[in-house]
Amino acid sequence: MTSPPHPNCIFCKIIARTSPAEILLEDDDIIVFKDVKPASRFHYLAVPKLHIENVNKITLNDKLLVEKLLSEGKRALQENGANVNDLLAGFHWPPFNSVSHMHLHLISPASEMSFLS
Ligand code: DGP
Repeated sequence: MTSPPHPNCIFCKIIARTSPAEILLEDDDIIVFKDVKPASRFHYLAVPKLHIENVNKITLNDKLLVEKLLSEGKRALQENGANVNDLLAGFHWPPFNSVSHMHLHLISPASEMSFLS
């Protein structure tokens, strides 16, 4: 699943490699990269390559895509040494989002605590 970059969408530009990001993994459907303003040592964003504006736009047909955002985001965290026992994963619901390209936040607070100790 691919789509042309959406004008002025920062995540489309990251997908198209016209804007930099620390990319952890990707496939035809999704990409996982580090949040530029991390809330903890491990704070990744799992993003569909298709420009879906926000979670209000998805339907039951997107169930597999959402499951993949979670499973691949979790896999990226584990492959990079994060503790996923207390994984926080979720969407900021409009209007409480700043980027209008659907993205799943994945945060490992347990890793943050072991990082600090
Ligand atoms: P939200 O409030 O859910 O829309 O969060 C958007 C997140 O995206 C926020 O935590 C910061 C992150 N972000 C915004 N711009 C960029 C960028 O250019 N690169 C990366 N890696 N992350 C970004």
